[in-house]
Amino acid sequence: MRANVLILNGPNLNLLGQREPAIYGHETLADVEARCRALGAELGLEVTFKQSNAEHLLIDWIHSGREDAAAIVINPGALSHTSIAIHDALKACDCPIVEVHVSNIHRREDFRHFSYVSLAATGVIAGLGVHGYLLALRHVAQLLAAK
Ligand code: CA2
Repeated sequence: MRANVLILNGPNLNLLGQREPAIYGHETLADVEARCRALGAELGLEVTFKQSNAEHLLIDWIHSGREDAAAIVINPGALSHTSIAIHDALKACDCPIVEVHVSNIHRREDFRHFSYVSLAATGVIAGLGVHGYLLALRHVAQLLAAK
């Protein structure tokens, strides 16, 4: 059975590619999903890709991931900077967790510099555009192959 990688996206990421291209680029979330699915197939991974604007849904998906995800890749959007609840849900997971940000949050407003999620993540990728999702997938594929 192929290992399942759960890729979660938080608030406003459904707007990717539709506004603020100077910060977030031109690719839509559907483009990102297609690229992740194609790479996942190449790497022998099953990809579950989800987005919600609702914090509680993200938390429920993280809880389900405890049962069936070999790794979690998460772009929590602005909830990175505010959500102790997402931090706590991730802390309850034993699998590798990669936090991805399309933009370089450290070059932006002060309120984006801190992420509760980073405290629970195995690693963080920021500022590499949507390519960050693909790098995260390659990283977890390597980790899982080494297990
Ligand atoms: O850089 C990232 O990936 C972020 O997680 C994106 C979040 C932002 O709040 C984080 O600080 C960094 C925003 C999600 C995308 O929001 C959009 C808003 C307007 C147009 C396009 C996207």
